[in-house]
Amino acid sequence: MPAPLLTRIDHVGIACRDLDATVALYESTFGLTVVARETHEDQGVREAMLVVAEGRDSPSALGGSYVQLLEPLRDDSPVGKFLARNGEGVHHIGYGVADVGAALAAIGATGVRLVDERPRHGSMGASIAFLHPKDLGGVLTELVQAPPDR
Ligand code: CMX
Ligand code: CO
Repeated sequence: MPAPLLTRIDHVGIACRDLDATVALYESTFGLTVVARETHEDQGVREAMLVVAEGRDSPSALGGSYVQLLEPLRDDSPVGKFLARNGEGVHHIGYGVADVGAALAAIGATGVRLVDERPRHGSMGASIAFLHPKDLGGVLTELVQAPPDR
């Protein structure tokens, strides 16, 4: 059997209407800490990453695990459209991969539609790509290759 493409759960992406209020909720309920706040114009979101577990020092488990809270910058964006349709809640799952380009090629060859044909820049210096929810049981799925330092 070849090694699995997915090495860990990198993050759970959660759509919210009010980022600051939702960060406060996660801090006060779970004691989590924000480790990055970023705005991604191309994705139409502003976001906060809260760390759940630090990365381990092993190549297959490289990278930590996080909660990614997402607030849309505009209604006509993936998270804006999702909120209008579903309300607040889980938007996507991000899995760790060792090599996002190689994973995309292997997954594309199975017939699953790729939202991103090639990797792009994601949160905290990661290289990411999305897979289409309609081919994965209704789950928008993100592949995350963490940078070498996390
Ligand atoms: N989870 C499950 N299904 C979803 C979904 C999601 N997050 N988003 C959309 N869908 C479904 C819709 O329900 C809809 O289903 P039906 O056809 O059965 O009605 C279908 O997909 C199309 O929905 P849409 O609102 O018209 O959306 P688009 O086709 O314009 O876009 C997608 C869908 C997946 C290509 C788009 O959301 C996308 O490019 N996502 C990746 C980028 C992203 O989500 N960025 C924000 C997060 C950034 C980060 O994590 O760093
Ligand atoms: Co994500």
